[in-house]
Amino acid sequence: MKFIIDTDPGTDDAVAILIALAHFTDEELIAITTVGGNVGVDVGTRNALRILEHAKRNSIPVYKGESEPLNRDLLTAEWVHGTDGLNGVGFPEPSKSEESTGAVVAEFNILVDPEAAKVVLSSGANLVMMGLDVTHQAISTSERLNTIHETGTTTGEYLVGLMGSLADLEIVKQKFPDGTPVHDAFVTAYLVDSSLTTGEVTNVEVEVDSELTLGQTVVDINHISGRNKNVHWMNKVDDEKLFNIITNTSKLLP
Ligand SMILES: [Ca+2]
Repeated sequence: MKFIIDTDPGTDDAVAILIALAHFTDEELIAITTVGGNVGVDVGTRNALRILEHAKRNSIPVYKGESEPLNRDLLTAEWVHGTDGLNGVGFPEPSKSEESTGAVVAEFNILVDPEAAKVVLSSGANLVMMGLDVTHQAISTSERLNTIHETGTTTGEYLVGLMGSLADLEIVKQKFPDGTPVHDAFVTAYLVDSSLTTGEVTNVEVEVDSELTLGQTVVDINHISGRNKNVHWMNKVDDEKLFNIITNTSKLLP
């Protein structure tokens, strides 16, 4: 398998990239492309380079993508990820820069750029979607963070820092008193073990016109729309499996 990670790092993105670096070679993970999202694209691109530097994998090229959505203003989330995008977790300075050519195609977070999401949903590509209804089922409890910490690696420290900093946010604590979901980690963990999540193939569309429900994805869970089944929509996760993969990531990297 060869793949590219398109990302806006981002704390949960950092967990996702580390999982990929631990489990796949440079021949498999052939590039990282970035996009504005959690933070601006310049900060996010630098973070991708910092993560590669830590893993001693800066042979993997990073291509900087779009700084703005297709036809809206960028919404970022520094209040979640910190102004550095990694909540102060101490990844090293990069010794390498991004490639001189940019990334062309990128999928923004759906609310930030619903038009781009619509292009992806109607592309005819094989799509697997893991929305919040599945990512909210796997929580970084303190017991799980301790297990990761006990691996004793710097990567383990970073993983605990990335997930712990999210769990400490007041808004997260109110909704998830036991820890935080780790949304983006699902994607690369699924590449490691596709039995991680289960779901069904159905139609998914995104709202691009309504002010009230802009960016809302509409999943045809009853299969009554008659529309094209364009997405493998995941709705269940084996949460122990996810955290085992994250713990192994810590063991496999410096
Ligand atoms: Ca992301």
